[in-house]
Amino acid sequence: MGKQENRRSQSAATVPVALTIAGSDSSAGAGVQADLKTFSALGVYGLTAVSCVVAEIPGKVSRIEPVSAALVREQINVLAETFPIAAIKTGLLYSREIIKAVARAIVDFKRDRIPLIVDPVMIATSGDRLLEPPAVEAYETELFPLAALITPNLDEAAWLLETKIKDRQSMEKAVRELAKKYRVSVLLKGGHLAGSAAVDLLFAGNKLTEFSAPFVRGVATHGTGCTYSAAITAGLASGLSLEDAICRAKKFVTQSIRGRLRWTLRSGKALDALNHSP
Ligand code: PXL
Repeated sequence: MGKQENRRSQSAATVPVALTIAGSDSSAGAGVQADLKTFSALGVYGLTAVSCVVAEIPGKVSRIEPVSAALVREQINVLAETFPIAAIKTGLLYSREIIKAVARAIVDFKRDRIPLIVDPVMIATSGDRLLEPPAVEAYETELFPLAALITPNLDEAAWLLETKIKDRQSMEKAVRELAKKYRVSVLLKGGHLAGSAAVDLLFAGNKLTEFSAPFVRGVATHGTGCTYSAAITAGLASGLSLEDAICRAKKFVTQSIRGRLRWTLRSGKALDALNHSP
């Protein structure tokens, strides 16, 4: 091997690899597209297993169709047999069948205890339902038990606990209840609560930790959840502790919102998107 080739293969070997199992967002602010851009920005090589294809623009889901469960599983299998995957995240998984196939595939190759981040995507920021209702139970029984961290937002947490979360106090109660109910570390994202700060609560190892950032107002937030969990996954793939990975990911999301991209359309309306290379 020549000197140059040798150097190249050495630097390639140091790039961590992460896998996202999620849906495709045609507008590229959320889903596997957001995950890949986030992985790249944080120095991680991203792999994808696509679960469904969503035809959408920010604020409007037009059509959504699943990939077959067998094809989702095969994407994971071929990648797991080949790449040194250091962390995995799941995003939108669409149906009970797909969640089960993903859980089985992960059980098959998690021999090395690769951390799994489960972002239980149920509803888009636009309010459109993205997950079939019977799939919630599959999350609870099949996927949460395999996770190192789950990252629900307030709506998802409220759905899982069949309760309402309307302030900081009920948020704290909810994060503890979720961790106890599913025996897993939980990052409850409070971004949707009105206030001057976007506060998230982590309950892990019987310890509560708060992550706070200034709330950026009047800005499209399509894809922030995907970006956040992808950034956490990138951190874990790079060897950061869970707390450090969350802390860095929170900063990354805030920067992506602050540095948002904007196009002025012919109608005069402005179209905003997250900036994944802030
Ligand atoms: O932001 C939630 C989300 C996740 N994944 C995909 C999506 C969306 C939102 O629309 O399309 C693929």
